[in-house]
Amino acid sequence: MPIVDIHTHVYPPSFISLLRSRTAVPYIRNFPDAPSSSRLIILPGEDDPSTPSTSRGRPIGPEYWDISRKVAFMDAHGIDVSVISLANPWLDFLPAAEAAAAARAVNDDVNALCGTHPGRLFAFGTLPLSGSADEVAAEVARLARLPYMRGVIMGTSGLGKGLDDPALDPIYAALERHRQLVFLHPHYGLPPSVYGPRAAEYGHVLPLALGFPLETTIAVARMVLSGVWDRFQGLEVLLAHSGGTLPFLAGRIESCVAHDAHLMKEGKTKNRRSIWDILKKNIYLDAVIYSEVGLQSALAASGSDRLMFGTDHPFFPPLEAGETEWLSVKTNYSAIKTAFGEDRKSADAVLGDNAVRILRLS
Ligand code: 5CU
Repeated sequence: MPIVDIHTHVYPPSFISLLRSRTAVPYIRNFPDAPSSSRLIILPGEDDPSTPSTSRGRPIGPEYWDISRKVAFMDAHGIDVSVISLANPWLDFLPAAEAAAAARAVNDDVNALCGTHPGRLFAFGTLPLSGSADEVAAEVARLARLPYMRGVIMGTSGLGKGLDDPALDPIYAALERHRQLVFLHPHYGLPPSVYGPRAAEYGHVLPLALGFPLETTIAVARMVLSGVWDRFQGLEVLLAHSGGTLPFLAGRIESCVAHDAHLMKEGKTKNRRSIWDILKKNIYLDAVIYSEVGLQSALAASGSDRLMFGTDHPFFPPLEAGETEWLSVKTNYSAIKTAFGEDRKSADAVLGDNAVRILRLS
């Protein structure tokens, strides 16, 4: 039974050079109060001058770009295969004219990294979403021909107006036609004002624990409400962090649709696919939720045949030096073990068999 990690990130060396060359988010730099440690600044506002140095981005080292460190991490945690993906914010920030070439270069780099460990590494490609829809669709078609690519990773901004933007239809059509699964991952969170004036005292907890999952939930709800899956019934999407809060809130979203007079007047409450149907036919969920309670909600919504193990490496490393087994990974393993108990077959499915089948990894 292979163990497969489908949520694990890299910044290939060429992307690290790009981040080091920049002075606005996203970027990497050393700050005067800790000159020997490079910090990765990617989330909006995390370099605000009032931010304490310990919550200014995160320390970054070779675990983010050196593929041998990824494989060492896999070995230390019993992971046989990883499906690596560029980490947020992907290429979203690039000027339109640079996006397509940058996506081709990054995807070729990541595909080549996978080739250094055949059978152990596959990847999700990245898309030039600040470019044109035609350029994005062309990269989807190209990725389908690269040997180690098994889909794409993207954020919730789409071409700039979110994932319910009709301008994305040619891209959804290309993804469906080329059987490229979308790994949907948050980055932008919620507007900082919702975290309140004391947010800086709470490190990254509010944006990561709540902003990320709510961003995903809102993005997918907008896709459902705009009928993306009514138009593209074969579009497959893997949601990060067990779907944000979507499994838990699906009933409430459906109930709000059923009671909305505006939607009813527009004829939009009937002849539509429900979120429940989409969760069982088009959506896959990772198991990166760190507790049995969240995992049970994901299981009830999508089923054990649609859930896949992940780690979020290299994010959430141990804070104490010398810990070789990461607490973040142990917590996800243990949630799966507790959720399935004696049902070893379902646990094995989530730990690896589902990924092998869904992502054609053999
Ligand atoms: O720690 C973080 O900020 C992150 C991030 O940005 N992306 C991610 O996938 N996990 C954690």
